[in-house]
Amino acid sequence: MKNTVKTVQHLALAALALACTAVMAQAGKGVSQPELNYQAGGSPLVTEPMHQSTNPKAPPMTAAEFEKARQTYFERCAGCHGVLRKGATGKPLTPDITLAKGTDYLKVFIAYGSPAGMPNWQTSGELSETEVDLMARYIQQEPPQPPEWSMADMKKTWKIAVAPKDRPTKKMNNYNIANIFSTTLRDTGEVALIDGDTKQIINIVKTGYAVHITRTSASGRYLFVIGRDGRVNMIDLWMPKPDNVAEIRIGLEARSVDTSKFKGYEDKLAIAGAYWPPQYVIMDGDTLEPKKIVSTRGMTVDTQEYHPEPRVASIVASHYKPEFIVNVKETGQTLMVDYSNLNALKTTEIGSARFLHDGGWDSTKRYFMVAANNSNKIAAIDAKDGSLAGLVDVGKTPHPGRGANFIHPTYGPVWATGHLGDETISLIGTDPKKHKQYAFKEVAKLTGPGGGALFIKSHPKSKHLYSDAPLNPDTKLSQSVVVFDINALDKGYTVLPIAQWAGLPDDGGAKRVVQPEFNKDGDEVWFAVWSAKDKASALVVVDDKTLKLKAVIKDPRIITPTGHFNVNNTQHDVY
Ligand code: DHE
Repeated sequence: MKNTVKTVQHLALAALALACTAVMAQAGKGVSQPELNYQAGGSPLVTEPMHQSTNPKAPPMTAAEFEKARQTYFERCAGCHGVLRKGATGKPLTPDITLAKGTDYLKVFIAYGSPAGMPNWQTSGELSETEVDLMARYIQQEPPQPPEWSMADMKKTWKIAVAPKDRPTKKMNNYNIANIFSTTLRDTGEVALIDGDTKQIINIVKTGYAVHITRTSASGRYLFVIGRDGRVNMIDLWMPKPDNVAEIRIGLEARSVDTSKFKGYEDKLAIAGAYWPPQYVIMDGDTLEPKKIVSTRGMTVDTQEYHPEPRVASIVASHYKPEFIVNVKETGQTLMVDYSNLNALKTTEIGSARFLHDGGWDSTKRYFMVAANNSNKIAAIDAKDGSLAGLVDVGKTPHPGRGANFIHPTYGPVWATGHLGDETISLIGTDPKKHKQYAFKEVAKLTGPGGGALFIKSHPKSKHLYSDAPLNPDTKLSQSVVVFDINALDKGYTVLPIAQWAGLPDDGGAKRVVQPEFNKDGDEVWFAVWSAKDKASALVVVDDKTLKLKAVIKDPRIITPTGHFNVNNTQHDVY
């Protein structure tokens, strides 16, 4: 009898697995490898010590098995399911849910994936049958919790390489620093500072692990760089050879950093947001001395449930008030943090939609347009009134970077985003004064070549709109960008074969083209051609008027370039 039940269960599971695979094949979807690498990138928490936590009802695991599964979880699963497995962009995997499903059921899901976006870990060859069994047992145990990160922990990592009194009192080099680019060298944990005029590398500066973004101080003198391990580096561009002057670790895992830009507070404060622990930290803008830590744990915008690990996504400094705009991902809350008195911190909490991620200003810098990526929405935050100006439905998984602003011939000022999950580019009206009927509505959709888009860009002096697609599974698309003529949007796009123009060796590198970024004058656009650490990469510069190749920057030190940030455009939020 027992055997019959087991056989029936197995048959049902096999049928379910086949159904999953069939639906995925039918939809032509599943999760592409690049998209998987993007969403489920390894977490630096993998190296943090954590106690083995068990659930007496869960299948037993040895200490060695638990540790191996824990590492796999933080390398591959935490990005989507969350550090505490409470769910993030992926489903929650807490024992109350997983124990009820049982080991066999969980194994099928891990092995075959689901049409909702769970990768097929075993059939894709990423995990072996034994590893799948291990993970199925692991997720039935209580989730181990990584340590918190306190003021004392931060202070232990805080280093001043050059104290403010020992720094230059004027610019000590001949670089046109407003046109320097800070290029992320992701897998070496460095940024390349590149002279935008001569295209020469000025310095390669050591930063945090899997370094993510660079932001410029209000004066344009300092760069702030954040690594995924929560390390913030501060670089002084006035030095004879620009280099680090201070650093600190603000958490165990992080993605965002910015500095105060409101009149009277220029260069005074810096802020960084952590994924773990879920908190943001306000620091001295000269030294990175930590001043104030604020937890982002709290209630979700929709169901109003407590979320124990809402990650800090994009942060931007307001031009209207002494405020930082902090977007908290899993709760869907935007925090307007008034930094004028750190001892009596005032915060306005604006709820919009869950999964807030990346975003940028509209052209007036009054409205911060932030993507709630897994909710397929863009929230427009009014920095002047401290309110939600609009919540706009767009395509599947919007991913704007900072987005692109331009004047549409019919709809007036618009802000644009591309999408990871479909081929559309959404244009949203941003002028409630003169174009009220279009304000904070999706006024048009352009059709790009396919999904997998990450960054879109224009410039006030340009008549072009550029969109990349580095995560598209078709290499023809991931290795090129498309350009729209803003005055003839209905004519479709021109394809620029950026990776081909880079003239790199045929070494099997992915050569994904990432992130258009204009130079200071708005007449050139830079792109990264991103391959793995052991393959050749490059930067390609295109003439914006003619759309012809202008320069290729190749150097053995340019390893895994991804984002690049022009000092002037990042300083003044020009895009
Ligand atoms: Fe990013 C911005 C988070 C993967 C390149 N990325 C951001 C921001 C967040 C974020 C929250 C907004 C910061 C801000 O404005 O303050 N990124 C994440 C992730 O959680 C994710 C999905 C997975 C991970 O494990 O990190 C992720 N990001 C990537 C990549 O794989 C990219 C393509 C390559 C890389 O360098 O790792 C990448 N993210 C970027 C870039 C920006 C960015 C270039 C800044 C865009 C801009 O124009 O400002």
